[in-house]
Amino acid sequence: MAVSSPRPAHRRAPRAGAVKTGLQAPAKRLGLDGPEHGAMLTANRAFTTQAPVSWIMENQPAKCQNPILLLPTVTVSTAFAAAGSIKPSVKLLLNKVAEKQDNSFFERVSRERREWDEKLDRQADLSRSADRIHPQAVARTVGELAAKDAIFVLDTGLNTLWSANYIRQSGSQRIIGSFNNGAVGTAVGQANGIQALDKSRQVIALCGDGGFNMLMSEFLTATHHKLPVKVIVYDNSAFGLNKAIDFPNPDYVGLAQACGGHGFKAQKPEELEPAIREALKTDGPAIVDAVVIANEIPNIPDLELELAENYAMAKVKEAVLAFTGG
Ligand SMILES: Cc1ncc(C[n+]2csc(CCOP(=O)(O)OP(=O)(O)O)c2C)c(N)n1
Ligand SMILES: [Mg+2]
Repeated sequence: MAVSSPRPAHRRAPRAGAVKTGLQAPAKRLGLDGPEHGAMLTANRAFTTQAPVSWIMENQPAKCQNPILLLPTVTVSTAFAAAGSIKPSVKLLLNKVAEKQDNSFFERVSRERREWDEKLDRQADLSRSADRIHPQAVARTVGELAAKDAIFVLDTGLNTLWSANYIRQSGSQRIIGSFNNGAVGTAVGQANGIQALDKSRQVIALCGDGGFNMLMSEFLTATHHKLPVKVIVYDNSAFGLNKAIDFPNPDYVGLAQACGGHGFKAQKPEELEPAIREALKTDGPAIVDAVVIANEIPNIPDLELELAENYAMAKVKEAVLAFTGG
């Protein structure tokens, strides 16, 4: 089977019949996440290919000297790739590597992971503040109270970082969002679509207030079509990620009711869990207005001086404006 566009020899898919796994080469380019793509890192070179990795290992062993890592991408048609490609590839790979006794790397990674988890636990602790809600606690509480196969739909902004870091996802829960495009305001619309496809599954949209406000009409769509989506709004009265532009918010509880749904509000730590629990129990669509601390700083892997300076400058400007009323 021919590949539609000319490609360098090593990136061309193998001819039909050449594939030892019994798989056929893709009829056309499937994109980097296609089922037969594999990416292989070797000790002295890295290359990506359209051929099943097992095919390369059997037919081009020179490219497989000292293989150290095998990364078959399996996001599309996973069963196809797993059945035809991964298993023989891993088998072939294991035959080529010597067992290592030194597990210091594994131990270091395990320790760092444990420390990271403990840090997240501390940050998500609701009792960190007596009278205000930290956004991390919102995500953690939603994660803990959600159904074991819930679908979380994340919006874009600081709220993405809270939801992505602090929800402890179970194996059968799913997280979806506009991660490549990074569009603000998409979560409730996506949640509606997902819920329309499967009404038996709990669908929870987690949005910033800015994002929710941009497309709040989607909540009306939810009530109109009886889609029982739950919307958690991180209410920091600001475009948090975006230079801290502040704005007033509507009364989300009133808004939810006006649209024919249910609304719950949490302003104090002790109100958070009951509000989320009630909303998740509700039959129809519901909004939780979670009023959170606005100036919480997310975990940043490498804090660059310039970023810290910009943040400090933004906060100084905010303080000056608050004083001068300008
Ligand atoms: C459609 C669209 N408009 C604007 C932006 C730029 N932008 C990125 S994050 C953000 C702030 C979002 O604010 P909010 O929804 O309140 O989330 P927060 O950061 O406060 O959690 C904005 C405006 C974008 N990514 N997409
Ligand atoms: Mg906001």
